[in-house]
Amino acid sequence: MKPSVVLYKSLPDDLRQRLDEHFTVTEINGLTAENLEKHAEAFASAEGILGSGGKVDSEFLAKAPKLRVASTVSVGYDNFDVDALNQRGVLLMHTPTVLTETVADTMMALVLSSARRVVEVAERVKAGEWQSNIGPDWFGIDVHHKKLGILGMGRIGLALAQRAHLGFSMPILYNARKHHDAAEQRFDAQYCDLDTLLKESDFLCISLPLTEQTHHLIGREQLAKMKPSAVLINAGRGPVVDEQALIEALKDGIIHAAGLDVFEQEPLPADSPLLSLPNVVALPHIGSATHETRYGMAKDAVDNLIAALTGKVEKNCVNPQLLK
Ligand code: 8YV
Repeated sequence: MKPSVVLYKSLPDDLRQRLDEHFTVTEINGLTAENLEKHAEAFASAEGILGSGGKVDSEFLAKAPKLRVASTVSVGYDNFDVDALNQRGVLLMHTPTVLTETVADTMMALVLSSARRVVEVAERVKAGEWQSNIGPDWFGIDVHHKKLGILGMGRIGLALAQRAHLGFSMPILYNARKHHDAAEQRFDAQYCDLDTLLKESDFLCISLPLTEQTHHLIGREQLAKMKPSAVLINAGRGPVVDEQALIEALKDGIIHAAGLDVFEQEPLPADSPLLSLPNVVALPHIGSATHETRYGMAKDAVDNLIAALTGKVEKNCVNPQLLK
């Protein structure tokens, strides 16, 4: 008999078909409290789940007593209680490699659009304000040759360093849990402590996962250490930055601008003060959102679930110690 799985995010037709070949699939629209109740039977018999978003904690696990594998269509897994999964022996699979270059492109887009005010001036053109040669009130700041600071040197940080250093002649500074040899050798990245990173970066790019240690890592005190001309870029997870402190820093000229793809609350509420600040570029969490990459992530998530439930896990596992 095929293992039962709950699919909580829709898949392209060919991938859905592949999933159906291996499993008995119940598809639902998101891991909401309402759906958990409505599809209680499907969760009660599910050996696997596949999707993205929604909380998977001990409360959820109590409703899925047969669960063996959770496969998320994302690299980030802060919505999973990994300790609770470990206790229950549930494997967590994710998609850490396929989205690297696309997210780094998004970060570079935020750097460029924040510095050159791309969104703001394009809106002014659309509003018919381009009536004569433009003056300093349309000018931005340079990107090339400025110092790019990377907080969190993982795969995405490395791909950003490549773009910035080789493409834009930017010196790279970084802070991470440990030295990254490839970043240092290939892109001349200089390791430094967080204080130095804050003080010296012209662009401070955050590419950290959300954990207890990174929650509100950047708050009022850290923002105050940045240059008034600095730009903060966040494409990791919103809560790594204390959003209220950031709003105040942007209003008070403590820092120059921000380019944000992630927020403390997503979708960003329409009344967020961030939306009325001209020095903010706010994107709707598009880090990995291209047709090619989202397909690749969905494919990896399907392959991960098949490997973990019916084959052999060789990669993409968050808690591989359970395999031993
Ligand atoms: C996705 C992400 O937006 O992979 C991640 O961790 O944040 C994004 O690539 C999201 O998880 C939707 O699948």
